[in-house]
Amino acid sequence: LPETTTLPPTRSVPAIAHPTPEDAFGVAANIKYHAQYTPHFSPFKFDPEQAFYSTAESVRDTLIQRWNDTYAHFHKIDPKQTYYISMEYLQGRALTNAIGNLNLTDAYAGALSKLGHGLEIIMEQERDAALGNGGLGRLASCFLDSLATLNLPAWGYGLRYKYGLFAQRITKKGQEEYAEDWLEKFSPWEIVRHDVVYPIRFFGKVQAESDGSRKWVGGEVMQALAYDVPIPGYMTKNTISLRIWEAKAPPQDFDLYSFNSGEHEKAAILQSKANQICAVLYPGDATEDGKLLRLKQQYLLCSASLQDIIARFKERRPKHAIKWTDFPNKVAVQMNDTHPTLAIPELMRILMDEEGLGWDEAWAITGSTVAYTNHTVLPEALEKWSQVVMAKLLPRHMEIIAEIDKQFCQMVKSSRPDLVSKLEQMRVLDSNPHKPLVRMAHLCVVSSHTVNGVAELHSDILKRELFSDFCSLWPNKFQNKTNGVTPRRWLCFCSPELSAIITKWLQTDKWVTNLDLLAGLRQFADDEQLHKEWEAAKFANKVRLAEYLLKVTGVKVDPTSLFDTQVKRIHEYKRQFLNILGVIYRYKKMKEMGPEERKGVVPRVVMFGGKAFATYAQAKRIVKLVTDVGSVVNNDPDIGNLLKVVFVPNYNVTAAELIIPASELSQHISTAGMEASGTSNMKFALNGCLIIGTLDGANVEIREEIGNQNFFLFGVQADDVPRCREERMAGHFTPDPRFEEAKQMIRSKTFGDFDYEPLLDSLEGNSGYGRGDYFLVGVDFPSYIEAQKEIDIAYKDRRRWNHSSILSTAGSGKFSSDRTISQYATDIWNIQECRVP
Ligand code: 4GP
Repeated sequence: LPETTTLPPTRSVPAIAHPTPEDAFGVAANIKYHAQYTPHFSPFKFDPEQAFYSTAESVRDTLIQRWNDTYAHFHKIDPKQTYYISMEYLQGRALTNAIGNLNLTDAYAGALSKLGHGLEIIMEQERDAALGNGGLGRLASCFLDSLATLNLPAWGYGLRYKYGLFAQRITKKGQEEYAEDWLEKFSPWEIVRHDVVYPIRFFGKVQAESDGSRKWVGGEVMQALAYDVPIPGYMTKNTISLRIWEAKAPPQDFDLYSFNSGEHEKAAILQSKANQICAVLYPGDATEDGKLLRLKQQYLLCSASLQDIIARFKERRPKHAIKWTDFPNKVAVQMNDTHPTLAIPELMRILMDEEGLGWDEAWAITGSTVAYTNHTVLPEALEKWSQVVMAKLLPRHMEIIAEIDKQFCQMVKSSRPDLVSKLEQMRVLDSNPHKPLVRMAHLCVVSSHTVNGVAELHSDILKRELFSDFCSLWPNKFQNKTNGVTPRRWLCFCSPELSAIITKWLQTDKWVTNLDLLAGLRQFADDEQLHKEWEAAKFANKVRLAEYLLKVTGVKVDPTSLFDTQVKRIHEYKRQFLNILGVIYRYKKMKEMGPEERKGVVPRVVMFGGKAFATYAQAKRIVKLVTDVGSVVNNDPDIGNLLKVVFVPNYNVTAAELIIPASELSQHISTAGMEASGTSNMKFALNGCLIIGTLDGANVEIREEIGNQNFFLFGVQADDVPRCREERMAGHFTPDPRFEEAKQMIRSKTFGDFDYEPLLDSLEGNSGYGRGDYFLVGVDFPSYIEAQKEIDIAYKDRRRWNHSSILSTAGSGKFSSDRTISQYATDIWNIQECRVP
């Protein structure tokens, strides 16, 4: 296409309420209307970028129509509604998904071609909405898709970070972070709600009123402004809201007097403070200011969302008919991890201090409304807030939390004397006199009606270990809800070729909303014709990915190689280190081979991707090691195409949509018991990619569903981990010589002279967390290498590999987020379908 295209002369028309798939002409006219009448650029140009924004505005017309209809319908029916509160959403691009869900992909492709553009190029103009960090955020986004698709009355709440987490660049130094300015040119998907603004107080003090009630007064009062992002369901009119909040200073707080006397910064000080709140996700919290900022974010999210939920509850009934005991019959609040824990004291505060309810009534309502999902057992991720910071920023909430703690202690003492010896560990407040803390997870467990883990193994660990005492107190409170992923984004739209083949062989496309139907592929798992088609679709995806890799890394890979991938946040427990040590060992062995022997080697492209948290030094060393190994291996003439090691920069949803459908092997190799679930494992399996993995998180269930022989298992099991760690620490461990060889390669500076000692040190039997090989890399190394050998053998046998690949997809039915969400709806939220007619 030429750089600049001008708009061809067609008729311009504004919104078509519900375009049909045949409406390419109408759609083209509507895109043109937006290019002319909602211009953000010169109306005389129609480059891909302009065309993207006009296309998005056109799709948005349809979304808004449906979103209004959905709101009106929910308002009329007044069903019980779920509110999903999450600090993170990893939405990715919206255009492909929206037109796919609306069944308008062909209409838009046709319309754009009339206007001189190809749909694919236009889609590539969109930036990922980067409001998340990892699995927890992407899960939230999959859940929204399923909630809308299942016509469930539900909404998401989040924050509108200006910069998200960070964008990653890979240089000679390893990972570098820079601000991810995803809103640089505005997002076409949001609707600013100037009519939805709530006050948010920070600091101040608590005042005792003459009637005995408590009132929080003074301090700073900011505002939360709502932005709505419509989320369309698949093939349904239902279009729900993701409501994200932005912090603002109240307009009257601009100090005109200071400004006119030349003190410009002072005049807008509250605005500048407000801007800090939603600047980034997970701002550094090493300083007290950093901690305050994180707590402000959490409180803003919870307070604005609850004020909004309560406003809606009131709006849907006449003033005289408000019965607060009815609240839990109309509202379910799901706290996605502990970040939204402040929803608990905030709901208590509003009910007591603003609505005048007594403690017992407010407590009963709160307890029947909120539920909590735990996503990790890693101690450093279980939030604990300083009581001092909490009391300073949120004095009334600290009082409420202390009262919850007190009543909990009384209850245990009176009803469960056997637990009294455990009480100090169970309490909400950790009253260590030097560093008094609030344990947010305990506050969640004590206050919620339901607590769930995200895979069977993880939920068992919660019950048996992390929350075992609570579980003995309230055995019925604990549930499992194995995670899932949306098959729309993660199969239909990211791999249309494979989807078409599935539809053809199953003779139905109903699997898109009933993923169990994929099991129907099992009967064809040995069909040669299917093998041919399957392999061709995978190959086309590999070619596409190879082009992308060349573009973003400069590394040329051969698409006939085995594509082996590990993409996820970089963390020691996820063991990218084990993977790269395996690669190093493979490289060494290949170097030792003669030319004849090398001919038998299965060529591999080993891909890594993921972000290391900016302050996590070990994780950054791992990134650096991967890139250093890549620089040597990829340029070694002895090796050629037999091995390539690529670090894909800035892994995000869009990159995942290219990588996952093209991968043939993916690595989910965490130390057993440490990965709560994993969700990319589900996406890979769904796309016919085989897994090498430990018995951890949802791997356990995936292996059960797809069959042991289609899963490359290795490593110690969760129950054996404590014993292995002890033995390792006590020096009762003889390292495998192959493990020593791999480490020695790094020490010998084969991959450059960067100081990898701190990383290598973590593998030795020293002491302390993260050392003494806490993650058991050395223990699992031999079985990992054996599993890799088995993979090489299996890959050479194309029939066997294709057979397993088809069975992977066929066995993935359970891992649809539609299944997960239906279970939440029935077992936790008690909500029913509310379909827009
Ligand atoms: C992640 C878990 O690490 C991952 O195993 C799980 O699949 C995902 O949540 C969704 O449940 N946890 C986080 C986090 O992202 O920040 O704790």
